[in-house]
Amino acid sequence: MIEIAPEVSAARAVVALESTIVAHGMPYPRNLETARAVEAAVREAGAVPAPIAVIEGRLRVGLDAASLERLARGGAGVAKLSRADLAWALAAGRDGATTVAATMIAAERAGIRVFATGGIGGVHRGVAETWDVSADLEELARTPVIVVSAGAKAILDLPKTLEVLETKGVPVIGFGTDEFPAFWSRSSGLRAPLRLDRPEDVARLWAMQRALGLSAGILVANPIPPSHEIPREEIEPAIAAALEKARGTEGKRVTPALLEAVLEATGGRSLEANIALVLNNARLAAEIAVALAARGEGAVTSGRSSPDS
Ligand code: PSU
Ligand code: MN
Repeated sequence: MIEIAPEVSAARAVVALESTIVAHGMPYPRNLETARAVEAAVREAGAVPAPIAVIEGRLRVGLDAASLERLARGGAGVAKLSRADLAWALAAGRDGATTVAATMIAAERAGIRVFATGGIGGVHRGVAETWDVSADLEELARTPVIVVSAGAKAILDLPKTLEVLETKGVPVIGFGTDEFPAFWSRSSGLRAPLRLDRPEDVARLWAMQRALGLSAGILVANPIPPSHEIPREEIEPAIAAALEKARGTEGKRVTPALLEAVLEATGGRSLEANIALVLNNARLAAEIAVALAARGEGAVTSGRSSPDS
């Protein structure tokens, strides 16, 4: 059911990569270029990249160039998959891009401990009306994978997102910062619940979580490089415009619609920021994967399958 690329199976320092950001998060061809650059960044830092997606009903961990291209050209034929519909895509023989939640599930089943993305989904603004809370939060609560992100997008309700993560027992780490980063901006005005400064510290935390038998993941919030950040005061009006424009959008389309609208409102600057932060996260995730491998806690992918927790 899971097809793991031989190079991934053989490696101990492995970084899982999601595919929703490729198929639904960025326009073609920048999405494809970025996906390739992210893989290169992981390799440069001494780890093996494992992009994850569903191709013709097969859950693939490690993708060939043709599959990546197919996802990047995507369009309506590529489903956006989370916990609720991952099995459906396999059963129906569909193509699908995996969100943070679905990528975590696949990574855990494949024995991979670290995963790099841009930003996680969270509690949406206006949640009292819509009840829109990303399944990414629940997944972080139940699936032991280290997720390296640039925090959560400021299109979300960040205080409520942090509250939910705390309630569900997810360690949220400001990496090298006391503040919880807000994706395009380094600053959110909110404190990061915990702080660590070195990849080895994250590896040690991972080992402690496991030793205690805690099944939650770990969210590492890595601020965007200063060179590419869009300060909060500048991104806020674009977010306001995007929320207005995306009004009426429902379900899975909400996050992609908001991202597209922010891209438009910033004249493409948000895309450059997005690319820079994803590369930055890929590098850090690779360093964490290397640190885990050095502790003997690296990926163990061969012949592994585990029940749902
Ligand atoms: N952040 C981005 N681009 C994206 C996403 C996050 O910069 O495309 C995707 C991730 O795959 C995340 C998903 O898991 O959006 C969350 O979607 P939802 O809010 O529908 O759970
Ligand atoms: Mn949602």
